[in-house]
Amino acid sequence: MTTTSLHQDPKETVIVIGSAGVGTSTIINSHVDGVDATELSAPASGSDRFDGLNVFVAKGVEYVVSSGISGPMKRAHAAHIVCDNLRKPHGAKVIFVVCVDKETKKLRESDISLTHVVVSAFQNAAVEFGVVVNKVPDDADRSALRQQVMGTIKTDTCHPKDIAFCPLVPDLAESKNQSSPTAFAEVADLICDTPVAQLEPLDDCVSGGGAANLPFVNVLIGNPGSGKSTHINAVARECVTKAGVNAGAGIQHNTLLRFPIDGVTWIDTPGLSNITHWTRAAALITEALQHEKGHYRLIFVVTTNAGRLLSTDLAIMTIVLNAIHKKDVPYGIIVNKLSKRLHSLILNDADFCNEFVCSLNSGPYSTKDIFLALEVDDARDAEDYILPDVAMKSVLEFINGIPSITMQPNDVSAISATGFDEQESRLMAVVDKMIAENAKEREKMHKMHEEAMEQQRETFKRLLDDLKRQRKEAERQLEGAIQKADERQTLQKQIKEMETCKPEQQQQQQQQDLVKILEFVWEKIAEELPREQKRYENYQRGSGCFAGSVVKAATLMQQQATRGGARHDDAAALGLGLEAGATRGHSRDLQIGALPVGENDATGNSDVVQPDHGDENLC
Ligand SMILES: Nc1nc2c(ncn2[C@@H]2O[C@H](COP(=O)(O)OP(=O)(O)OP(=O)(O)O)[C@@H](O)[C@H]2O)c(=O)[nH]1
Ligand SMILES: [Mg+2]
Repeated sequence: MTTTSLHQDPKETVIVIGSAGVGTSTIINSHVDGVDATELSAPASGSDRFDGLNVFVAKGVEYVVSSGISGPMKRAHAAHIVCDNLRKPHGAKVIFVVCVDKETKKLRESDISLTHVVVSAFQNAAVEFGVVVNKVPDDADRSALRQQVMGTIKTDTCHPKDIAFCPLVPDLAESKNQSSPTAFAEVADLICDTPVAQLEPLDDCVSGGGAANLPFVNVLIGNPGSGKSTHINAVARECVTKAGVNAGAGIQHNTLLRFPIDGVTWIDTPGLSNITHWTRAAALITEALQHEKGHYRLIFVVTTNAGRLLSTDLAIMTIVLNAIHKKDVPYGIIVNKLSKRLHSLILNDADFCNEFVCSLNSGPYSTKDIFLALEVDDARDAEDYILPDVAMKSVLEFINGIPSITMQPNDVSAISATGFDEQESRLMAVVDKMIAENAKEREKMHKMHEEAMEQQRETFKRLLDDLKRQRKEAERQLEGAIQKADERQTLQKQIKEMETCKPEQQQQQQQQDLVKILEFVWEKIAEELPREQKRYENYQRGSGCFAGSVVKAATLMQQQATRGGARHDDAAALGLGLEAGATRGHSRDLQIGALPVGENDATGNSDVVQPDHGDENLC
């Protein structure tokens, strides 16, 4: 199979877009099976070369392969290529090639960024596209990858129709023609199932073939010293055009400078404001816009003075846009060298921001593409200063996001320098009027706001009073509930006590205790009796203390009663009370009875309480 000429009318167009190293060319080479990689002139896999486009026709299908894309400029370029193809009469199928990061097993960030740039260039058009996920390792989670594709590569109106997974083939890089039909088997189905998408043609001059091959031209226009050259140098990452301070008409007032950077031509134009040179400057800007048919982006670089825009900046925009005979010419504005204070005021004060944006759009044209560039301290009054990467990147992203317009020389008439000052004063009058109207409007809004706030305050107060009332009532109810709960608890306690303490049981227990005590006492008396008998005999003989034994018995009984729970009056009930003993016997016998039970007497009897020496003496 061989490639066919581009001039044969293809049945359909398939546009394939992939970042550097993603494998775009390898996949397409395999897909068109038999067509040699060199014939296709597609760059080999892994190359970070971006040659623009590889266009060929195979089996009646036109393939537009844009591979090796890296960096913001190339992504924007790729987005233009896709849009141009979608504006063809028969539209095109869009296939993104992304690949899996070996480490994370997720899609590579650079691939996702490319799809975002391209998809957002479709703006509000509904486009369904196909996604080839290449280099999928065996152990990668395909459903997670599918989710990532479906969830990240989309806008409100554009989304993937389907996905083809291609496995990671380790030895593919070494193979001669880098084609592997088995590895890329799903690609054919994907291409087949992807619907043809179409965008509205921009205008007559770009419809039809060839728009994709037009050059991309970014033109920077602005007052002398606004920072045009500094921005071009930033994009080039080197000093390609002289930048610095100049007291006259500007550094570059006599020439038009073109710089091809990453496939895009950047044009540095001279400042328009200086009266001595504006005729020359106007002619040079006309020349820049009429130079060739291409995709143009117009970037106006303006500055501020104490927060106010310069009338000349506004006049330049109107004069240049007046010269282009096309509808809705897109353009962007870089507001350069903004102080931190002004920058934050615009971003944070809605009124100020509104007024600022309205002033920028006070002429007959307007744009939403406005970039607020913070003043870079080191760049102030510097010569050939290269802006830091971070500043350059954000500006570049902004410029890439400005829609381009396809123009040919006769779309632009000579920019007129005459009437510049009338234009300027007319615009300033418009701005002044607008500012005055804005102030009135603000006053009105302020009043309305105050009224609304007052109403809100009253409503809040009412609500607060209601809440306070409700809270008091709730507290009162809570207190009542707590009191009831306490009462209930006390009642429950009392019931429990009544339940556990039954008088009959208690009485029975006491009687049992009493019987035990009596048994014990009689036992003791029986033990004591022979001895007492002896004592009695002694007593009969003149010294004795029968009463002492009675007191002992009473004491023992009292001790037992204390142990067994019987009360003192139980002993009294027996007629053996201490008092009785004490009354009948001797007071000294009482003290003897208080000795602890278990102390051994001289005879070794541990249960018998023995009299002390006094008693011994007594007995
Ligand atoms: N502080 C600050 N200075 C800047 C910035 N951008 C540019 N400048 C300085 O402004 C001066 C003029 O910048 P240029 O880039 O030469 O301006 P120009 O628009 O090309 O001027 P002409 O060629 O004369 O029309 C230089 O000294 C720059 O260093 C910025 O963001 N911050
Ligand atoms: Mg310059």
